[in-house]
Amino acid sequence: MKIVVLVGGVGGARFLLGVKTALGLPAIGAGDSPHEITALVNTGDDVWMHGLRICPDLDTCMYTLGGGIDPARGWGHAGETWVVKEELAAYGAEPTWFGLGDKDIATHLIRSRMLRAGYPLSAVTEALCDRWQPGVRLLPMSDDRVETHVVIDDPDQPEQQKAIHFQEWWVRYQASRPAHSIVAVGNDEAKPGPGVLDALAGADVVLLAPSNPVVSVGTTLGVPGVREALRKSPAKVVGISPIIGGKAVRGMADACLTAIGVETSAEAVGRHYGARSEGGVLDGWLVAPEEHEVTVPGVHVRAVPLLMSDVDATAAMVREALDVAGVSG
Ligand code: GDP
Ligand code: FO1
Ligand code: CA
Repeated sequence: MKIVVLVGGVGGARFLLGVKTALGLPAIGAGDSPHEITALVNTGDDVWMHGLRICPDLDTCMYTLGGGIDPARGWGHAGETWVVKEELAAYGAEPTWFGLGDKDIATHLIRSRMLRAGYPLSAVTEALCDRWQPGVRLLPMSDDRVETHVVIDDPDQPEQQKAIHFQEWWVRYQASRPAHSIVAVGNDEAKPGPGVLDALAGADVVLLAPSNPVVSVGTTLGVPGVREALRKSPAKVVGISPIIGGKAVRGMADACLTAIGVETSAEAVGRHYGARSEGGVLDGWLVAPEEHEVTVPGVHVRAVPLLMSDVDATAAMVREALDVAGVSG
């Protein structure tokens, strides 16, 4: 079976652990399997800092699936040290609000060197995955530079607005500054990465991980051609709600949904994605048991436990999604 999953970082990576388990693969690392899992990974969070290219969602997926993630933080390396960060701070080198760990920096050094030598991000990712063996094909949504920005009130100039990088809004301000709009700069001109459209065309099932609907899945769907390829795919498309009981399970997805005028509820997010039969992207939508009243016109809604408390619980959720799609692991 060929499964394609649209993912962001922490939520997407944890979901992929469950996809692997549901298909009989080891959660961590690679293994023999007749199945093929392809993840289309958001790259709108990517940023240049200190001359290094940082790809948070790609790295979170790679480290999580390869067994190197820091489990408490959900991003970056386990057993990290912070000597370089402290030295940079001693020089007063901005930004000081973003934590690059020493081990993580090795990844960014290799990536940046390869990008400067002319390799596309997809090739760089493949090279980095040679080491981590994530057991999932990690495809950047695009090789082109796309960077999500958030428009906020300018703290220095009354009545003025300014756009800041998504990382500054998310990490420095913890999404506390109200967002007037969220714009994936570069998305309009971006091309889908190599393999992205073919994966969608050849899939047996497509899953939308319970990732951030705006700045993770939404950004990937915003790459010209991706939404259309997904809508045309012969595969059924099933999404999993990241919203349970009117709240994002972790993180600040509610601030992103508010910025695009979507209520923070499983129903509103399902309706935002919309039915494939009505111009949207979904055939099925998994919501948590307490949301059994949810309706999304044209979409098969099923209520099942959606907490990714451990890999087995996540695998059970994936099996439900495959069942809604009419395929089985
Ligand atoms: P990020 O890129 O690191 O922000 O991660 P993603 O975009 O992949 O996923 C973030 C989303 O995952 C958040 O909006 C959470 O609501 C959602 N999430 C995290 N843990 C769970 C969980 O256990 N169950 C569900 N259904 N959603 C979750
Ligand atoms: N998140 C933080 O909250 N603080 C950090 O200092 C931070 C550093 C960081 C470095 C590399 C990386 O791959 C991810 C990092 N993240 C950090 C997580 C990440 O920037 C965000 O949570 C996302 O981009 C949202 O998905
Ligand atoms: Ca992300």
